[in-house]
Amino acid sequence: VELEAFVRGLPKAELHLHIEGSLEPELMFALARRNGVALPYDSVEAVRAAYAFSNLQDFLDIYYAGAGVLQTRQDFHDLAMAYFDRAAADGVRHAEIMFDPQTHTDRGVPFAEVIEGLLSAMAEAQARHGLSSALIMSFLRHLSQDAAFATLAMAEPWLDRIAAVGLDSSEVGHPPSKFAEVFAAAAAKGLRRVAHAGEEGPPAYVHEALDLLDVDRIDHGNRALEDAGLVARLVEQGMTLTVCPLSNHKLCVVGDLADHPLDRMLALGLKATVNSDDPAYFGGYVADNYLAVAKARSLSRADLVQLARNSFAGSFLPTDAIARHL
Ligand code: ES4
Ligand code: ZN
Repeated sequence: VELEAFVRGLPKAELHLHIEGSLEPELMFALARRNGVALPYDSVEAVRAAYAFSNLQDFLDIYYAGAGVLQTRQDFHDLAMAYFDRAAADGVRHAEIMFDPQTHTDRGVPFAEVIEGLLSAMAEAQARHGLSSALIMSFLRHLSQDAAFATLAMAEPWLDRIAAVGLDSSEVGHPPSKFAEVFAAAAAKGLRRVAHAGEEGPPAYVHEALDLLDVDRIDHGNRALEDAGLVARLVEQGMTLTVCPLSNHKLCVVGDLADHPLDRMLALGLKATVNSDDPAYFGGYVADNYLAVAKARSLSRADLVQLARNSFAGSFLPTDAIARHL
């Protein structure tokens, strides 16, 4: 079997996907027209040309601006449905999708419009593709912990539909410790916890995510490799890392995909997974991520199977459902 067919045919879970980061330029233009929003670009090609980033903040500035076209529950439904259709074609059987409520509520879009649009697409993905999904509500770490508490309060009527809270946006200068109390409050409400850590931030931020946020997964975690004691701790705990190869390359977390540490992570015994992060901005969906890193690092079929198994094992599916996927 050709590598591409093998990768697409491999049943997998996607655990690190920002739904706002799946907004393709074509849909951005369609929604801008539908909502009467002006865009600072005059073509889809001009938008794509703007996607040359030298770090996380370069990307975030463009990503938050693009999200401005999302206004109604139909917009969020259409956004998520486009993602689920592409994910299903990539062999994704289960997706845990992050959304950033503050990016929308701070522009006056009601929380209900955001989440109801996502939930209706999730139901349609289950019906159309047999693709199960879960929601991760992420707090923007460049904003205050009080703002995160306000977001958690807004989510109260939907808490039974939200699997976990997450922590994303500008990492350096906004350590996990800033959000210790709101993560404890989320845990007390029965929510799981994930956090971006060690993408641009130091290994100390990964230690903090474990110690102070009691996370179930680390998003990225690349810089944990700089700290042998931390690696031992992550291996010992069986902690899942949601690694995003094309993202790492586009945001210059790794200089060249040929230097990506994914296979080193597996060799160390880390529970690494492969994910797309912001596929519309980073040049590919999850199968493209598997393929790119498989080619760049000469991964074996056994490595690819291990990565896919890690994705189900590290998911928030109930244990009986995980067992059915493994
Ligand atoms: C993100 Cl790649 C990445 N890192 C941190 N926050 C984010 N939000 C969306 N994509
Ligand atoms: Zn991310």
